[in-house]
Amino acid sequence: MKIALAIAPENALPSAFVVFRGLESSIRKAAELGYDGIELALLNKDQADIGKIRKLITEYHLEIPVVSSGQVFAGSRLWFTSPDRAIREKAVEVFKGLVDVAAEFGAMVNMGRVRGFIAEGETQETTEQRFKEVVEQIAGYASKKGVKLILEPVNRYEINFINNLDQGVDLIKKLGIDSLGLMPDVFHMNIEDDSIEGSLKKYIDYIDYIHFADSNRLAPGWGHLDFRSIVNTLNEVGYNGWISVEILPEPDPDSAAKQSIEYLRKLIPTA
Ligand code: LER
Ligand code: MN
Repeated sequence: MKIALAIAPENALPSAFVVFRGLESSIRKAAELGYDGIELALLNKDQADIGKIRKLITEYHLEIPVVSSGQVFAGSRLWFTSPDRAIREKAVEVFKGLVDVAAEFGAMVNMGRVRGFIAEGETQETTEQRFKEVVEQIAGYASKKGVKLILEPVNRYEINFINNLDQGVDLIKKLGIDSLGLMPDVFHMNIEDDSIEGSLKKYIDYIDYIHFADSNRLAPGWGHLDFRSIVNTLNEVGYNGWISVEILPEPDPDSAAKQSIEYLRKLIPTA
């Protein structure tokens, strides 16, 4: 397993859910702390200077496993299941841009809250149908570029559509889109899944990437999740992908990033 840290460019919105901001300093610090890669949170493709990012990750020997899309929802208010066709079309356009960026780095693109929710007065069926139409368009584009999309179940207090791994896998099976995988976040699983270890084991064949945050969304080790047991389970089932640290930058970004890697390296030795 490899360990990544969520970061964003300097001009990212305040709502960007990352530990560090500013490409140059974030990449340098992540490398110095001993991370293997960075997860790049983007509002749109214009935020990414491909040449500059390539130069930095080459210089610091880091990989970019995932381009994340939280700001597309939080900042631009775009969501796949919106009843408004114009919003859905704009979401597809922006998301294709993120796929373009991901393709440059052999990365995947995550779908968290941007997948949207069940709007007032609408049904699960209508919502799933809209999700299907949008994801088919994006997945068609992404698979031509060799980019995988990953769906992140998010807890009920943030969204009302796809909260746990059972629901995520049900939908993935129903859609039958090969380039669509599952991305558990143990913070959300702690709220929604019957058992973190149980669901990870059960759905390992669907899992392409995992977010780590402790129970209080602070760095691993500063809450009450049992990361030793979670990592043991992942080892048992042969998970060999990325673990990405997506936490609140508290009490300050440097301490949070340092605690996370120091704590996790004891459980996940350098590959
Ligand atoms: C996104 O990865 C996530 O976990 C959401 O909870 C952000 O609000
Ligand atoms: Mn997450």
